[in-house]
Amino acid sequence: MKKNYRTGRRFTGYLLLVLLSFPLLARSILTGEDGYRLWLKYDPISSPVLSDKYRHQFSHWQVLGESQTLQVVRQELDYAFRGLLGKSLPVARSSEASLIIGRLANLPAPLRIEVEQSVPASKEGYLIKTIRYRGKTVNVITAKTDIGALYGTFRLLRQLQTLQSVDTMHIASEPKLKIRVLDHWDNLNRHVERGYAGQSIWDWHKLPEYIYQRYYDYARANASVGINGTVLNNVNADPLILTPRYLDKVTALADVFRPYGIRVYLSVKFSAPQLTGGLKTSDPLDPAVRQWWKNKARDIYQKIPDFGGFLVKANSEGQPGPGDFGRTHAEGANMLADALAPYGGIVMWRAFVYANEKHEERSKQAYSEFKPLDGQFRDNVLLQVKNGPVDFQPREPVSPLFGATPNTSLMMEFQITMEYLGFSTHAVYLGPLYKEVLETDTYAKGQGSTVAKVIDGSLFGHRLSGIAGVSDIGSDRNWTGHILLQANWYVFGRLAWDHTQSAAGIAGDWIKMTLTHDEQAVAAIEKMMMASREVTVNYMTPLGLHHIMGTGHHYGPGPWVDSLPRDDWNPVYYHKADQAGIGFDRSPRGVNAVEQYFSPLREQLSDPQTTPEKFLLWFHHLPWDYKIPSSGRTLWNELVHRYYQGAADVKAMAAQWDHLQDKLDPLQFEQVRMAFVIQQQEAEWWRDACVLYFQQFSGQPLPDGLEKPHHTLAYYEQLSFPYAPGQGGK
Ligand code: GCW
Repeated sequence: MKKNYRTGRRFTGYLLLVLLSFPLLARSILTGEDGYRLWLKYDPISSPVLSDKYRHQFSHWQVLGESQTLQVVRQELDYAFRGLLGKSLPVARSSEASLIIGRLANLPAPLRIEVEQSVPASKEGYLIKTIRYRGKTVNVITAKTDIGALYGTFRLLRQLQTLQSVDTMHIASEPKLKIRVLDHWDNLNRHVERGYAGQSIWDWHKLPEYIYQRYYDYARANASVGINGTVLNNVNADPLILTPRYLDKVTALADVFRPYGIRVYLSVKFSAPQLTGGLKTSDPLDPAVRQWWKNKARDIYQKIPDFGGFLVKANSEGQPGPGDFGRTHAEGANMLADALAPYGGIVMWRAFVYANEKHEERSKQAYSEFKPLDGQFRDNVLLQVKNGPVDFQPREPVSPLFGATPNTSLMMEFQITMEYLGFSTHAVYLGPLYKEVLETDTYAKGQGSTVAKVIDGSLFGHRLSGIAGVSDIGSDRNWTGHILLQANWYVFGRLAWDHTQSAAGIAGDWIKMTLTHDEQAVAAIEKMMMASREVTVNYMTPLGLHHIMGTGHHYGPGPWVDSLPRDDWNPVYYHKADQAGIGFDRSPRGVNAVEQYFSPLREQLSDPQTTPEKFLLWFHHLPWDYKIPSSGRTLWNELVHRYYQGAADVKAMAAQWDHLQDKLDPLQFEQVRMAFVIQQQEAEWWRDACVLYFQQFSGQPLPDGLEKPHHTLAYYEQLSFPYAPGQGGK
């Protein structure tokens, strides 16, 4: 009989319950910050000096103009001032205003002349500037558009929320990427694929009439970090989304988001013409099919004039696509692009494809498929490429597609949701992962050809550019299931706006706005967050291991799995452990995946001695006694060391968190503390299961002094989790 992992602990659980019943009773009336307000809490600034200063500086404010967006600016400012400064600040007439916000064209001429040189050129950019005007000090937030003014307003509020100086401001900023979207893998029945924070926040049943406050708060949070688009539904798309009934619901959401600069996009099913349109085919070259999509685009734009466009998963994991009709991805994408082009819409076509029939190693397939199509896509198509060549693993080298298609705009697809990183109970801050990827040099045009420059369009001079993050948001009161994971939504947005910012700096801002201003606590939490991803890599997939998780739900370890119908779904395909050693030989001696990278990366990754240790077993199959250069340990000992280190580091993080109790809100503290209890158990579970499993092949003992695994390998192998959250196909 398969047994649930947690039931083995039942007795200890009861014991704990009895011992803790007093604190538990107390906890039942624990009040505090439940996380709903995210990083837009606007709690009173505790320093009276600073508070006075801000009050003085912004004593009278004025927003020039009447658009919906400017109404939003007014509301947000008033709400924020009331919270931060404890009172409403008066709205002023121009002559007395000390804070003036408005589109450049709306500013009084003398003021406009004063600032216009410094306003960023892009539509979404903004300027915040302190100037002398009519003999007074005035703070101006201006931009080419109202949306720019909204972004500037949120930027100013961040300055206050993080207790920065506002004495002489000169902040000019514009986004480096045009399309900055969240991809929701939300189904119409509200199940979220790979979602661990409750149901979908979209209540399709009650739309279009019923508009939750949460929709507005979602828009506010996104606008505050510069996210300007949302793909509402799962890439495993339900064709119903394009039917008139659902389009009315989509329209209602688009109307809510528009003032916040957020466009709505939809995932579409390639066979929709057959499934909902009554056509006999969905062949992209068939005139009736092409007309069907054109009509559909027309209908959508009649309801949603600023509709963003389509996201498509085609010929991937059972989804239909142009390949079903003998057509290429380019032919499929271009048909949709042609339908959307008259209205300014775009197609985000996913490169996450790998086919059974090809018998090519999985990590190589997307490149093989798309590289030959370079130059064949319309210019309103973006290829959306996952950061790594396999699938959002805790660590992967970058996809070789970045830099390989000079004539096609590529956009990045990151995962924000924690499919492979511990669901919503592991504290993993993704800033360092995103930065590691963005700063990787592809060498596509010589040194300095970073992934960031590929996707921001600067390397090959593309007009379109973009980034998508698979959302970690759900209906949980705290949005992301774990308060610290709100930081991943936040850092995604901040880096989408400007990928040159540091992950640590962004974490620091987020902590101050969300958790605490206590300097020591901020420093400790920031340090913890910055280390957290590496810690998780260590207890899950150290040294370049990958895809060794449980089947289907992807919960917990499963390196032993070898029975799935496709080779490349099985963990054993990826780690290839045997008596001789461990790792996937993707060097020229093996499947030669390295050939898809540019020189000198290709040569570097071909040789274990020059391959970064973090990717060692991704590219090489190495003997158990291979010497690890940095530590001098054998490969076996290093592997074990990392698994144990990872688990020990989680324990240390949890202890560190406990120390911060009196610096934190009780409810926030308690939520994270409980999650750490689970994370500690699960880190040890990963460690023990993987070490025992690989030990069968290494035949070597655990290095001296290490705690014994808690159970046998057989025990771990028979655990089953039929109701693990977030599975596909629901
Ligand atoms: O990571 C895998 C997931 C699937 C997902 C797929 C994809 C939406 O396990 O759940 O489907 O990738 O990205 O299309």
